[in-house]
Amino acid sequence: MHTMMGNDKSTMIRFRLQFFLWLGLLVECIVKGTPTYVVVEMSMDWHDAKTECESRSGKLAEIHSQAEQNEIEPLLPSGSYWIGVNDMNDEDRFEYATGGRITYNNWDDGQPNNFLNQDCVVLQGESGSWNDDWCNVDSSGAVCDITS
Ligand SMILES: [Ca+2]
Ligand SMILES: [Ca+2]
Repeated sequence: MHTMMGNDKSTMIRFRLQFFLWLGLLVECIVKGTPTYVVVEMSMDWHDAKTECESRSGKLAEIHSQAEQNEIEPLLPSGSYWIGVNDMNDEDRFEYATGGRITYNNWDDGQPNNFLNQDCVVLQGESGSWNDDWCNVDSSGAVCDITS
């Protein structure tokens, strides 16, 4: 009797898991093609953040316009979140991680200040404003763009 109940229970759980898997696939199909930003709350430096987004078949978010900035801001918890912008190659020439000079910015007052050589950009959760920070220091997480 106990065994039977156990089996029923695990069948039910398997069924539910399958259901959510299919639901996930369905949602993925529907949102395909539209920008999909995901905030990953995980303490990591810029390089790990880049790897994390890539492991989700995406990339660090590269903000090109006020519209994209507006889309991300409401998703941000408090803290600092890496985006795909840096001036590693050429000081004070900020570029997207996948190439090209930035076409938009939302720098906080007094930023970027390159304080003790800051080269990677975070979005600040409270305001959505940008700040350059040290690439090898852990932030609160990252904003990934997993647009297919
Ligand atoms: Ca810099
Ligand atoms: Ca700074």
